Amino acid sequence: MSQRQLDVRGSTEDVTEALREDVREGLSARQKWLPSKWFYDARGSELFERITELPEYYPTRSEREVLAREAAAIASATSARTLVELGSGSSEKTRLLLDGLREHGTLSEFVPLDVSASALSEAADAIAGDYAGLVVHGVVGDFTEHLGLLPGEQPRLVAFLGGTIGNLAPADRAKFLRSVRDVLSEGEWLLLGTDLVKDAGTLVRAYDDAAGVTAEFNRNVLRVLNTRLGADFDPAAFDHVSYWDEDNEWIEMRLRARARTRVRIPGANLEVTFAEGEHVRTEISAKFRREGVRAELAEAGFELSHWWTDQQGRFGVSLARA
Ligand code: AVJ
Repeated sequence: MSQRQLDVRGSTEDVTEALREDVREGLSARQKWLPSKWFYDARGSELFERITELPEYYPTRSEREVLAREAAAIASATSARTLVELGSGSSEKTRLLLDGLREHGTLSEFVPLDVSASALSEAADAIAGDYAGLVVHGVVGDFTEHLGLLPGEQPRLVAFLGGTIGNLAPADRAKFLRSVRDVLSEGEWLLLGTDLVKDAGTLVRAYDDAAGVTAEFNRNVLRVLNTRLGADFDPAAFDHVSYWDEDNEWIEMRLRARARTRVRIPGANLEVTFAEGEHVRTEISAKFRREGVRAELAEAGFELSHWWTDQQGRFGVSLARA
């Protein structure tokens, strides 16, 4: 039997209040924007799962290739007793790491941290069922705010995969990496997945697939505002845009109003007008280079210990020591 525990940091009211504040700030800005974390309600999470299987969306497969190849090396470099995973903890990638650590003989605890209580408890159940003797201690929370004290025996390995760090603006990224470093002791570990800079066509297509799944994922944020704040967005009135910003080296997803539109958002006490062709930025997904990752890690107090990429050099995985 495995031990199970679920801690909740922050409440539903906190979440709605945070959404309200983000919407008020982002949609009254001159250049409208919304934080990408609001994509992920049940439908958004399901759409993202479908994205990971699209032929154009290579990051998931590239990262999996690295983890499958290097799981044993990660386990022997870290001898981690606890795997902490920021973001979804149900994936095949998590299992590659757990398997590596179990075979190495050091694994005792798994700590998945996710904003979605339902996704988290499902993931925790599935892992606990398959890994006899593993302590599974889930934490419901937002990794940019609720890192708090991390449970688990040391040394811990904090995995932040998928390239999700690219969704944070550079200043937020620095703050986040520093907050991870602050909850770790010297000699503990961070495993970080970063999508890499490559030709613009490949990048743009990864965020604008032929089947239109990413477009629906993008529009889902408007549905979230409709559901949670009583807004009256017509998602079909917005075009999906995938834009490569060459100066910042990030992909921007945008929603562009096809015609002049007025939207009421009672839950945020807000009315917003979109001019024809005006867009709201819904996501940045930064792309990295090895030297940049090393420098950002160093700035936060981590030393880059290993750097791996997939065969095609599309995606980078860093192992860094606190
Ligand atoms: C899960 C945040 C890493 O930025 O590539 C996929 C989300 N957005 N397609 C990414 C996403 C559009 C994804 N992350």
